[in-house]
Parts: sequence; C-alpha cells; structure tokens
Amino acid sequence: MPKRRTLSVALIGTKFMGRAHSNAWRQAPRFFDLPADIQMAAICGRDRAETRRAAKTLDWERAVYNWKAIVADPTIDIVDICTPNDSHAEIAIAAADAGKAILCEKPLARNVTEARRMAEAVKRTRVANMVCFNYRRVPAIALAKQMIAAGEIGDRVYHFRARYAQDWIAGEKFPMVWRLQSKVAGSGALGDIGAHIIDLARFLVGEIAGVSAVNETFVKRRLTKNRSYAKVDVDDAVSVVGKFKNGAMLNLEATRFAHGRKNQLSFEINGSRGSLTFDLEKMNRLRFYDAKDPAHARGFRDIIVTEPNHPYIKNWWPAGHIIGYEHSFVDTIADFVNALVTRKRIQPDFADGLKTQRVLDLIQRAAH
Ligand code: SOE
Repeated sequence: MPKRRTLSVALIGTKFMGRAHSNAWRQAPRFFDLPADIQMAAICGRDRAETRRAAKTLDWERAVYNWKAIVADPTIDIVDICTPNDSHAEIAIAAADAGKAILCEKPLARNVTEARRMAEAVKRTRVANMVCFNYRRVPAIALAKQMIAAGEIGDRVYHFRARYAQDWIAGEKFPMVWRLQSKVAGSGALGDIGAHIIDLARFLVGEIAGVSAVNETFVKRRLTKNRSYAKVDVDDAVSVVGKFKNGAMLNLEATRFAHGRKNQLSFEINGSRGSLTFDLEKMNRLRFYDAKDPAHARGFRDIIVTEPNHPYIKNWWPAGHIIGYEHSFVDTIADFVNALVTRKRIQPDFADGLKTQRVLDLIQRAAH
C-alpha cells in the first residue's frame, strides 16, 4: 500500500481571508475524502505578535514573519496567498519559481501587467494554481451553472444582471485602509467586489466582448493613522453595461455605499426558456422560472439547495440544514487539493483570473 501523501501548507496573511482560509484548510480534510493529508505547517505575517496569536488561534504549527522564508522552505508544498493585492504578484511568482502549488485570493493582481506575469510564471513552472473566487462553489451558484449547462433556461441567454453591494465605508468617518488606495488595491469596489460578479458573469454566461462604465468616489479623502488626510484614489462604486461575446447583455453594479447591504451579491439570468435568480443574503436558495411550465402553474420556484445531489451538499448536512459563507472556502480548497493531487486543471486558475483582470481593466478604462 503506497504511503499516503501529506501536503504541507503555508498561509500568508492573518486578517479576514487568512482566517477564512485557515478554517477551510482545517475543515476540508474533515468533511471531504481528500487524496492527501493536509499539514497546516505555517502562517506568515509581518506583525510578530499578531502572527503568533493567529498561529495559536487558527492552529498552524508555526508562525513565520517573512514570506520569503516560506518560499525558500523545501518542506512547503502549497502557498496560500491571502495578502493585500499589491503583494500577490511578487509572492506568487517567487512561489512558482520555487515549485510550490499556489492558491491566491482574488483579485489575481492590481492590474493586467501583474496578472499576466503571474499567469506566465505558473505556465512556465507548471505548478498547480488557482484564484479563490469562492462564490463559484456556493452550492446554489454551482447548481445554477449546472442548470444553465443542461439548457434548463434555454440555449440562449439574453440578460445577466448582477449587483454586489456593501456599506462598510458608507460614511465619511471610516478611516483610510488599503482597499481604498490604488497603489495597494489597484482599484476600489471594482476589483474587490466587482471582481466576484465579473468572475460569475464569465463562469455562468461567457466571455465579455465590450463594456461602458461610470464610477464615482463619494468620499474623496479619509483620515489616516497619523491623523492627516489622504486622497481616496479608487472607485467607491461602479456601474457597467456591456455585451457578452455570445450576444447576451451585461449589467453590473458594485458599491460600498448601499446602506443596509452588508454583503449582498445578487444576480438574475434571463434565458430563452426561463430565468434564474440568486441572492447571497438567502444563499441556500436558487429561484428558477421555467417558461415551459404549464401556464396555470408558471412562477419562480424557490429551490432550497440542500439536497444530497446538489453540489457539495453530500459533504455537509442532511436536507434542509443550511450552509454558510465559510463553506464556500472549504469547497474551494477541497477541489484545489483534489486537482493538485490528480494533476488536473482547476478553474478558476491564473489564466482564468487573468481574463477577469482584463475585464476589470476594460471597465476602469471605460469609466475614465
Ligand atoms: C470586501 O470587504 C470583502 O472582504 C471582499 O474582499 C471579499 O472577497 C468578499 O467575499 C467579502 O467582502
């Protein structure tokens, strides 16, 4: 019996995504029958006290304070990048050159130049690679993909309309943070939350041919840690109209100034035989309208996506016991490990992430 493989993981980043990914690395082997054991070897952060605390609370074997030590460590198989956008390219390219498999948080990079260099590096070194657009693996969204592929809303899509709305900075008092600085983030709502709905547009409908866009920065300056004001040089909100290559129409909005919307990703797809709608605030449900239903019974069905034959659900709970935001990261990491061990391509990989980055760039240029 060949010895079962162990994959040694190092996570770079200790904030929100560092916590979400730590939970996912912990839970994936417990809820998915993975083809390898997972060793949570190291978590890396610049702040020593915070990183030591994260290693303890998130259950990593050791705390490391310089990502270069992770990349140079021959015992590390997988590097998981959960840092702000300005370090994605440097870390990923060094990790690829060191032969590490790479999972990178979205967006792939700040711009197309960086994203292209990352895609080239993983192609050159042939390391397993994936961008963590986690919402593709929310069971209701994965079901939507299956239903579209099976032609259940028809063989033609007319409309894809999506909105990603938050309100965490919708006030002048909120201080300057890295997501509001283009030198770190690359863009504002567009690259942070708009990237998710662009990825879903491409995943569910197809490639985007062209766009028009407008954006706005509602609060032009914010207080920094040293009590001085700094200019907000990214978008607070962006609206996009466009066309897919297959002729479908695109409508997108990404905003962080929608009071009351804490993390609402929603979309509606209208096809030649029916429609699908999804709302992350009701993430276990997918609403489906079948124009072929008998006239007296036509209406949006409210599918509760918790059946064992629904995507990922058999790994979780019995019918009706709903899942949450964190499960999409566990589903993503389980698929990544399976693809890595079986040497299969996994979507979205860096080449796919580069296509989304090109759309972000197209929108940024259209808005200007
Ligand atoms: C923005 O606040 C954010 O954390 C995004 O960066 C994540 O990708 C999204 O899932 C939740 O909101």
